[in-house]
Amino acid sequence: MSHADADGDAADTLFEKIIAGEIPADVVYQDASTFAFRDIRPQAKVHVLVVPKTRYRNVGELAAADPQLLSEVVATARKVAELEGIVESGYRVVFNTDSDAGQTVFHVHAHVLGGEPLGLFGA
Ligand code: DGP
Repeated sequence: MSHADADGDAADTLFEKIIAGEIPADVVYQDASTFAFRDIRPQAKVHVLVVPKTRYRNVGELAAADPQLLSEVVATARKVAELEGIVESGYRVVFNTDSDAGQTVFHVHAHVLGGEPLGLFGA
């Protein structure tokens, strides 16, 4: 099953296949517009990816096209932190954007990281 695709690109990414249930994933939460599942290569004790069900290439394109949906993605990141019990200890939300940041899947996704001290960027 193909999902809505805001950028007009017909080819599904890996994440549309995960949302559609065509590729198995450890689903943490979903609602009408967003979907959250555990990263297959965790970089912290808690490492969950949050995606909008509609595809945009990256966070900048999502922000420009549908700021309400971006807000829903961030709210789902917070919901995941609640479900994982890391609101009090703290967590990081990261949107890798294009090649220098190491983005490999071009369906915008927030990495929600926590469950242990994460260290400082650049340290
Ligand atoms: P990024 O590098 O920001 O584009 O992050 C893509 C993430 O997707 C990366 O941390 C690994 C994760 N990933 C890649 N393939 C799969 C998969 O098949 N299942 C799951 N759950 N995560 C995946």
